[in-house]
Amino acid sequence: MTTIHPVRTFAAVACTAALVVAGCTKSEDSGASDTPADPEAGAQKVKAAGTNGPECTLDKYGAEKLDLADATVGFSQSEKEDNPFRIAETESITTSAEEAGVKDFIKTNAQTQLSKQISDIQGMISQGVDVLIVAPLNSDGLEPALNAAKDKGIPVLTVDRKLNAAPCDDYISFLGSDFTEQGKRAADQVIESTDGKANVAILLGASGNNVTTERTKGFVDQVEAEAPDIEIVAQQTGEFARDKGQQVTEQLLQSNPEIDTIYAENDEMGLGALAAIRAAGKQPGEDVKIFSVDGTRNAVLELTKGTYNGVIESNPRFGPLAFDTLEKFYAGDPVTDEIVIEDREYNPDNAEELLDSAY
Ligand code: GZL
Repeated sequence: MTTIHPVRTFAAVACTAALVVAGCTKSEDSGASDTPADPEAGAQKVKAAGTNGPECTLDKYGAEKLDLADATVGFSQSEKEDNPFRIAETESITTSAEEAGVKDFIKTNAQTQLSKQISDIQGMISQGVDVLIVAPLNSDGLEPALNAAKDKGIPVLTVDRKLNAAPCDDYISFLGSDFTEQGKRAADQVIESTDGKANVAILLGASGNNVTTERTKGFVDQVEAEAPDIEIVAQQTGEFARDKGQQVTEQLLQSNPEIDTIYAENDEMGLGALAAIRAAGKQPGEDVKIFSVDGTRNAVLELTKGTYNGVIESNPRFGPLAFDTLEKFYAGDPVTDEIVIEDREYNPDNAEELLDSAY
């Protein structure tokens, strides 16, 4: 558990090769670009149709008014920060907490373990947080933590993955992407790049969360609807991890030599698949094409080299939107129970130009 007593001069520093600043760590992969990311280039935008639905207010939720300047805010991160998505997400929330001028900010990381996320949240509650921002690991299982927060009258704002829980009761609102649309858009990239003829292996994300189920459904439904000559020959989980993605791809390429396309449900698995394709003596991006979701700099860089074929963004920079939503909520204004963000799309033609918006 990390407690940061904000110092006014704290500022997010874009990651560069020379600088590894606490909370801003250059991605592990040696391939990451050394040019600093432009944080503004990657800012999140709310979808025009993304804020409809039932509204939640302070009164309806049963919470007390609060000035964030007097608040201790807690952030519960779900997965290990060896994935640039997680690094960027935590950095965004941390930077926005500082910019919001909160009294105290506490952040925890559950290391991809549900039991630890429960104890992390319970620990922050006992430390006296006034409000919690939670990136749930799974759609179910957080009830002990959510109930502990509710018992203490501590509102919870969820970002990233959606809980099977009651909006404006168990949590204020869900901020996140449209994962079904991401899967559909990845399918469209595959269809266009292969002229609608391919043998696809899907590297599934971890089980138990809506991101995996929706990125799979979006992709499979679009392929079935639009591309009768695309065969999905295998679906296996790579747990959203690079090493597992590589291991599973190695096995699949041996058992299904006809595979010529990989759809990885996140970039880390896609980059693992790239290593496996090379190890099999095949040319990534040509003999076997690779498409994935996230928009990390490492994957977009491979796109610029022709060793990758498409990336759909899943923007993790929830900080500004999360604190804007909390400001509105505590001012007594209504917030909708779901706030969906827009995501970019990277392809061989725009990767160089859009690299700055990758993370
Ligand atoms: C999406 C997030 C996913 C990322 C993966 O909001 O939950 O989890 O796409 C991460 O990189 O593992």
